[in-house]
Amino acid sequence: MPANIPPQAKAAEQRYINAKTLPEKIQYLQEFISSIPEHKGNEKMRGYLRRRLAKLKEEQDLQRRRKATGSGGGGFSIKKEGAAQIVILGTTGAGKSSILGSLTNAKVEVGDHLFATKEPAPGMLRYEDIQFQLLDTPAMFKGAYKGAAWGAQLLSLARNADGLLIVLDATDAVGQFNTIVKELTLAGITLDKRTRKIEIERSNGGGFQVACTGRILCGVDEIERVLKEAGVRNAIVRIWGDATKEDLMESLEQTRIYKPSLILINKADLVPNAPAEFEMATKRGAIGTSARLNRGLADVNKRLFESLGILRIYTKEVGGEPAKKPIIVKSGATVSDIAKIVHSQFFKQFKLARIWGSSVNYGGERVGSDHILEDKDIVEIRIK
Ligand SMILES: Nc1nc2c(ncn2[C@@H]2O[C@H](COP(=O)(O)OP(=O)(O)O)[C@@H](O)[C@H]2O)c(=O)[nH]1
Ligand SMILES: [Mg+2]
Repeated sequence: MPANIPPQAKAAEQRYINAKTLPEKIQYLQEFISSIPEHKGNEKMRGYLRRRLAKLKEEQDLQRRRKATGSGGGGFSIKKEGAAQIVILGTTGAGKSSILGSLTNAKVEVGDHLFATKEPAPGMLRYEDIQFQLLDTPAMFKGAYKGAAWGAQLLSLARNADGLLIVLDATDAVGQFNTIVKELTLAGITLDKRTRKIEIERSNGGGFQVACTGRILCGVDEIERVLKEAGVRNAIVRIWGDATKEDLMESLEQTRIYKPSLILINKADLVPNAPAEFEMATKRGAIGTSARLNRGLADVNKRLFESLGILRIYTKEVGGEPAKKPIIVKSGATVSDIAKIVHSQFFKQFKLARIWGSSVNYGGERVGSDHILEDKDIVEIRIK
């Protein structure tokens, strides 16, 4: 914040940062904004804060509507099992339940009648040595984001998932896709990974950690202040290249969370060229499937794995065999990330690691803690 901010504005800012409830936040943010002098140097700041205020009001609106429809808002989740939880999304009759039934041994209800599926039914899908948990869900519908019927639960499931399997009916694939994307967007979920200068990953504890491969052109205390104003108390902030405080504010405003996804154009037996047409129209890849004829399903596990951007890492003790079960991490993970997961001791007293796998030139190569891993790497950690 510019230096010419009067003390009452600073006090208002502090009240806003400390506010616990949404109405309080809105009130104090309003006070904060009106206490900042209208001055050319403050324009960016005021603009940013006004947009935050609009966001908070929108959030309050959404909460009120959810209460009014009695659907209880978000927070709905199913216990995760396996390497990743995948939520199947699609409009009524697209073939979600049929797909789950064909891919897994889950007992599902397939029906022509509307809304046959009312509760998420889980099934496990194997890929080599790991399994994905697939959740069948009730139909996605126009206005789901407002929270009516099971809309709130459905979107809350999607938000908590590691990935989405979008099932479209080949007879109206593009139309259904647009409906789904619209609801997801309104609910703060995006299917597109953005390349950004700054990424803010919220965490449950641990305060702020800043991981730079670039520079932020403001002080660490300023980063913390901007984050706290946005209600973020614990986060890992990653910075690439030179980033300004404005870049930080911008990335905070993009509150949409990214979900990896795989798109199936089902009932391709009825419209065989639907997948190609879909790809032309949307510039997105899709797999043509037929749950009825059991076609196109063999690759779904592999394609899901690839779209999730995860790695399987096998740890090994000195002189021992690699672990049978892999540790699942996000691509880009380093040896140090593995050390943290295995034992804090491995992280604190890390000396070196030996790697067997595609991230090294030869089996048993010695690497440091910042070595970036690849799928199927075997890691042996040596401590001091
Ligand atoms: N022709 C054809 N019909 C299908 C296919 N998959 C599902 N269906 C039919 O579409 C209807 C709806 O399927 P269902 O799995 O209940 O859809 P959901 O509402 O998305 O769960 C059922 O009558 C299924 O038999 C398919 O690949 N081809
Ligand atoms: Mg169903």
